[in-house]
Amino acid sequence: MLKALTNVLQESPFAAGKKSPAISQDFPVGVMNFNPVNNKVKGHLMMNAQKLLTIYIALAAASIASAQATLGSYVFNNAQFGNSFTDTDGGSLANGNWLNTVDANPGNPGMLTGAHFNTGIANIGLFGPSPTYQIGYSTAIVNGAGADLGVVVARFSADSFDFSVSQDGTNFGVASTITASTALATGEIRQYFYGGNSSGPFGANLFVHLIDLSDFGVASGASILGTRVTSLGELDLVRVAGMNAVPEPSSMIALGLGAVALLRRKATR
Ligand SMILES: [Ca+2]
Ligand SMILES: [Ca+2]
Repeated sequence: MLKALTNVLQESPFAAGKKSPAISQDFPVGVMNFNPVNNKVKGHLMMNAQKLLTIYIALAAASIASAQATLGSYVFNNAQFGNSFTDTDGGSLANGNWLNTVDANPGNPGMLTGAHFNTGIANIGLFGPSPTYQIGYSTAIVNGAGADLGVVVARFSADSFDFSVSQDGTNFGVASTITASTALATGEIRQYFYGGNSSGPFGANLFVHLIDLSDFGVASGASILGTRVTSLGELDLVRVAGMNAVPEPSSMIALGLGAVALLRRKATR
């Protein structure tokens, strides 16, 4: 894409260091409108404008795609996958039970953050006192219409978990139990290596629990900066990520279309 853009810019009469043909020796002022070569310049201008617009729209579409991660039909906002996590056991369970699509401990915060579903922690409530996992978000998750975030779990087992949220990132509301029956199949499978077992990788179906912040005492339009998950069983936690829509750069595309219309009018006048 960058190469294509560079090529167009180099071809463009507006490219830096390139003298515009309109004021070069080939086109004396005053006969431009009737100069057949001038029409070639117009055509050149239009071609480049259209090329630029095509690239512009492709870049805009790519920027939306790169700002979202999908899991089956579920769409997550890449900016809302969390930036930090703390666990109440200081990482002792996580460091022995990490999940990763490559055979390496993803570490903290990589186990539960990052805009993908390739890492996680298995059996978060199985061994000893159940740790609580707290995830912090630099980009607040807003309570909009319907579901606002998803808790993604890998189904080696089916367990409920307790979930709570924080609007200031420090103080958490009352936890609610999310039952295993609310897990929705995403249709996606990942092959995870597991820190607790040297064999593998193991195929796991991924499920998502959709969370509406209205169910956790968050007003419509208000937002959260933290989430907490704890489980008494064998829950395999992959992500707790926001699903706020990524704004479409439609105004930017409109601007680009306007510029091309202007060029077209100038070129055909
Ligand atoms: Ca909501
Ligand atoms: Ca499990």
